[in-house]
Amino acid sequence: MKKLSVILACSLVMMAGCKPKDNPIKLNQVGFYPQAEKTASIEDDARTNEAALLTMDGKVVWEGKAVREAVSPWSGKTRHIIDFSEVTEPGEYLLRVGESVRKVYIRNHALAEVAQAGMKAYYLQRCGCPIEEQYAGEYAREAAHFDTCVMVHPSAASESRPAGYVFASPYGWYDAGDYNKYIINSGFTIGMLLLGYEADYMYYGAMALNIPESGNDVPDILDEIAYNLRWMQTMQDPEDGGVYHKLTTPNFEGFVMPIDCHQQRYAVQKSAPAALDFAATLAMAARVYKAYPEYATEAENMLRQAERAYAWAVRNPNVLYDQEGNNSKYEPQISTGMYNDSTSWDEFFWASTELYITTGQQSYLEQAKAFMPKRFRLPTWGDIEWLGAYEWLQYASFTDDVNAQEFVEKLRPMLFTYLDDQLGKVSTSCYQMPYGNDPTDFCWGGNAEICCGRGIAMLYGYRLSGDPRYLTGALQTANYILGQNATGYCFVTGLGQKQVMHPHQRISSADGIDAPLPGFLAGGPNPGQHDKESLGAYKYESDFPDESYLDVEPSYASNEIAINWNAYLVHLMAGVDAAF
Ligand code: 9MR
Ligand code: 9MR
Repeated sequence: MKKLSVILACSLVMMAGCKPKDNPIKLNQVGFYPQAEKTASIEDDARTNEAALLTMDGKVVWEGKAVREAVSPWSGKTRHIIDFSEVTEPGEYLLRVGESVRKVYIRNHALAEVAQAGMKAYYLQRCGCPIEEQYAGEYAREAAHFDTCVMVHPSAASESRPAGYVFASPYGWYDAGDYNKYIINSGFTIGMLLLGYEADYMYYGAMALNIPESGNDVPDILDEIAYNLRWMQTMQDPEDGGVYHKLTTPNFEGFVMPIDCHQQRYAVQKSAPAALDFAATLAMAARVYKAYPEYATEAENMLRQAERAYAWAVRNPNVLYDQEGNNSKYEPQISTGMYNDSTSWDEFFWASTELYITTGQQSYLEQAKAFMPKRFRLPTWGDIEWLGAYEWLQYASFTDDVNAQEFVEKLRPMLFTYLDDQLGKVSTSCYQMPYGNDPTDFCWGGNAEICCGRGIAMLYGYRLSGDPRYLTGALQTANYILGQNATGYCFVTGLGQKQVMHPHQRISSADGIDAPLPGFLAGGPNPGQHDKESLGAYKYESDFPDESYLDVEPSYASNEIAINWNAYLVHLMAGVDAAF
């Protein structure tokens, strides 16, 4: 009996502690460009800082010691930085440090695969159509969420569309791990993707996604984005031009497949940020899509809709989304994602910018000047003005419109001051990069909003100056996402050697396939641990900001996926790849 309990106790300890020791070599697991910087961060427990790079048949091509040591401001852990940039020959290698080894890939177009998978992921998020085997392989699924009978929620009632009025609002992408569709986040997503497209349209023009529209005369990325634009266009009240904030079930669905969802879906409250994000997105899209005959009529409609939405926001600038307020007045109560905001000046800046660049109208120019940003901020769904600022800087580089100069003079120094400050942190960083050196870098969606977001800011620095230091900065943030981080995960599903397997995503959970849907960026380490109470038997293994990550399904605060986050991923990876 005693013996048995000892065995039992031991096996319990083993079960709890049987996790294989993490590989101390942290590096980009997808690929390095032949001519670019190549580094790895080695955990101190490797007990050596001597490294060697070997070919797959064991020939040593490089040997060296760490070039420096860095101590994490968050965990106090020491890391050794290995720099093997001098190896430029494409190929597959092994990096050996002490008893540990990690695969290393050096190749041209090293990040193309990530950019392509990140963009293809949107097809897998489509709502209201079958996902077909020829495009999705084993991830094929039946059509669901047709959204042909969406009900106007009392918070959104107008004279011609009273509460209970039913209208069609089909298509679009599911927002994230949940099945709802939110205008704020859709707008940001398309804005971020189309900015990337405008900067690197030749690159994207050649990106093949294998989606139902492939083979027409339009770049696949634009066809994919059009699928979500079609939904957005249905979210405007034709009577007054206002835009519903979101299309949602009252409560989040369970972890079931789309065809097993049966709750009524509602169009909920109009808001100024929704109207403005809608206006900006459709004004931008009208400009981009009008070049394609297939979309010419649609482009005209988009612009008309954008102008009406903007006019609504001018009449209602302070109408913000107020879920709590609505719940105190109306039934059914709504508990899903809020995407709420406390101001709308930043959305005004972005929308007036896009409307001016598309129409050339003086009134929009005046508005954009009135809402000029005063400092740099990484653009996010809630703080969106720098999508507009990037647009001005990009536009100015190929236009002779003198009005752009005033914007460039003000905005450019804000961007470069920020970039130089961030680059100054690389030489003491644990991961050889301008990310992870500030406490606020780790937050809900930080992998995308801060890490990739800062990489994109660096990309703009490079695009505007041609200075390769900024391109290297962008590449370094990509290295973080692909494995050079405290967790050792490659944070894009389906890629890398240490993969994310259990994202908080209903389809990945319910489809009965072990591997999650590929190409999605996980939110990443978030010391806020907002999901702590929802983890059931799971528990964060660390409270350090850079290690507050759990690859388990209930962890929505560190392991969800989302369309806005993938837009940062695609813009960064494609932008870097286009530059090399
Ligand atoms: O699944 C939801 C996810 O998509 C949201 O991002 C997240 C925050 O709004 O909420 C998730 O739903 C959780 C809810 O907030 C709390 N109870 C557990 C739910 C997940 O199963
Ligand atoms: O990305 C959003 C993050 O910035 C917020 O802090 C968080 C809580 O409000 O919500 C995130 O957005 C979620 C949305 O509310 C519902 N769909 C899933 C989104 C990603 O987690």
